[in-house]
Amino acid sequence: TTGDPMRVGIVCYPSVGGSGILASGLGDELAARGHEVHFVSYERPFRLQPGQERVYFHPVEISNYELFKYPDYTLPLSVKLAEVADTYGLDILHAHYAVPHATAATLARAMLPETRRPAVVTTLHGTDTTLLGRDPGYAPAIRYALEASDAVTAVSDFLRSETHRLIGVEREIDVIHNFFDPRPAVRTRDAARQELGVRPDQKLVLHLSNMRPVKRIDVLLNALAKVPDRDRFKVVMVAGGSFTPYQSLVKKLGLENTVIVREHVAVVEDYLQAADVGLFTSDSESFCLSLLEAANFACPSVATSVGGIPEVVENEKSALLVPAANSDAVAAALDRLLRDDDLRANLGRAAQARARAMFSTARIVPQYEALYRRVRPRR
Ligand code: GMT
Repeated sequence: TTGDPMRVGIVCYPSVGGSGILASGLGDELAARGHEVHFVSYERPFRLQPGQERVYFHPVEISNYELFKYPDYTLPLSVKLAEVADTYGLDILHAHYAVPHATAATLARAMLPETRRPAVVTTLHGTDTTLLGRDPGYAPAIRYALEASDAVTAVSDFLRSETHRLIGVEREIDVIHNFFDPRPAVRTRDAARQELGVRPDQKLVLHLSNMRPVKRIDVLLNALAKVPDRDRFKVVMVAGGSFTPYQSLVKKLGLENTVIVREHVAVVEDYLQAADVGLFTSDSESFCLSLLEAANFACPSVATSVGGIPEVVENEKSALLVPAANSDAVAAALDRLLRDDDLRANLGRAAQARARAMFSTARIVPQYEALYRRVRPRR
């Protein structure tokens, strides 16, 4: 634990998704290091450890007024943030994902008397820049919230330069890469494989995401259909969103005996430890936390060489990277990895070593602490 504890408010999306997972992990870890952490969101973040000392959750309650055509979240969120910051004397308000969290945080700060104001830190996770940053209906509000934050971080070098390019902010942006702290699996590797119906002579390929269009599940499935000798492996799609829109393509491609879908998975570690290969086919990815999750379990991946992915793994050293939107290239790389036991073992070991050296809790969390200390108000 640290000798100089701070009071930190964290506002994040509570549901399945990289930004919420990262924010929950950061909060848990800050609390373990002696800081007091206050989460504010519309639900308790799903990956937050129960019963942790020094971790508090404050729900935002929304009244549904019939006079509004669209329900508003930003204003009640900002009021709750101001209330929590004032009541607990927060040093830092850390917004994960710019929209609408950074806006609500800067508004909350403005509502408080100067002597009670926390510093606002905004962490950009990806689509807040790459998708919404291109939208003229959002960009000026995002730009304002970033300029008004006391510090802004991005989860990769790629995302930092995209933010400068797309949003036109000139201020300094710190890169603090993501980290992932695996929890112990609940079942054994064999039990997880048995539940999926994977035979001992078969390999297990894993994809883990929210299944949004950017993940290019169509490319992934088309690639699977092009891999020869499909009885060699099965593919588990661990879905943080709904897989239903892709079921017809699974049928059309005749992949019913290859693809297994698991939605609402509580312990992803059970499947991560059971997998032989990770498969990620996104068109864009600011970091790809799932790739890091697989790497932590020494599971080598085939991934598209887009966005921040080449910062997480290196082609031919700790993963096989392929061009985006190219199912032939995905199929060839997957086939190569399934065939070559040594290659799998070597890439997997290298990915794990890199994950532990560069993206560990011990390396990343102190970077956030140092940033907090740099900007926190001197009272
Ligand atoms: O990937 C998503 O659609 C979810 C999104 C989120 O906000 O949770 O993920 C973004 O943040 C993650 C955590 O920093 C990154 O690992 C993902 O790469 C990033 N997604 C995209 O850039 C598409």
